[in-house]
Amino acid sequence: MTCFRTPILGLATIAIAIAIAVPAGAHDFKVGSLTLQHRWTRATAGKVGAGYTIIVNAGKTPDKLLSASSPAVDKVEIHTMSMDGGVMKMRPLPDGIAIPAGGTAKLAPGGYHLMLLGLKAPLVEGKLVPLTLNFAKAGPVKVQLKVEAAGATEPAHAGHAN
Ligand SMILES: [Cu+2]
Repeated sequence: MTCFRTPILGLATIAIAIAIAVPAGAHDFKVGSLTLQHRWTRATAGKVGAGYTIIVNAGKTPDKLLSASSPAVDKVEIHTMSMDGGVMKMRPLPDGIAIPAGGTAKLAPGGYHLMLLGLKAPLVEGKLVPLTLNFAKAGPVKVQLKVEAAGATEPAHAGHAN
């Protein structure tokens, strides 16, 4: 038995080290009971962009994304996109997006998104865009949006575990 224990303990130690390293990395971002997954935007040389993230609320109380801001743009608006008379239209959500207790708010192409208005510089693939999300309960949260390729419809690492 003894000869099996040492390698198992060694693996356990490695697993713990990885578990500690991941939350601080570029993938999931945790604040309180919220986890922000897939924070991304698209490369553009224009003045307008869109930001996306998936907000998971593991808590027992609802929260709400009230507003957002970024030093990289003049203004960030929270938008939704929906069909209106056969045409996809976006409109601002001045009341923000509710994140139900134990629920998820998905900001993704074709639906909720952060409208990045008045980009001060082109968004270059591979770079990070600083962003502050203001939650009713979790407060202001500083994150970064990863700039994906110009035509991306989902983050490049979508095939991964997170
Ligand atoms: Cu929009």
